[in-house]
Amino acid sequence: MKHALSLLLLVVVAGACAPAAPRAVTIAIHYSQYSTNQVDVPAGVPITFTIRNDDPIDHEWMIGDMAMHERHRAGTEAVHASRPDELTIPALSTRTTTLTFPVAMTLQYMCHLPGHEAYGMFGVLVAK
Ligand SMILES: [Cu+2]
Repeated sequence: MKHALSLLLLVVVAGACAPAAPRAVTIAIHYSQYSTNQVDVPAGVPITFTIRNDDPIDHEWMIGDMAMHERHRAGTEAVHASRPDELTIPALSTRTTTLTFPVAMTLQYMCHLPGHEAYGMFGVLVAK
């Protein structure tokens, strides 16, 4: 009996030390709305985001702090294709990106195409 308990503890410890598999978060976009406006994720592990655009127009999923969003509100870049935290999702397509939030933080995600944020393409990500 004592031996079985030791074995059980060993398994639990081994599980805690295993490399974290990426967690998966899917956000759909339809009628210029994100399917969720709040996402909670654990800090310190890679999170794979799948952003699926069900609309016949392009959208963005840009995540960062409000200072970053302020720059984009004033910015003139038409397309974001190359950064893991700035996605353009063409009409009727899906993009994925993997991000790790090293510490607890709260960030915002939004679409900066004209009028879209005001229409409601805005959400909050909480890593903790
Ligand atoms: Cu949009």
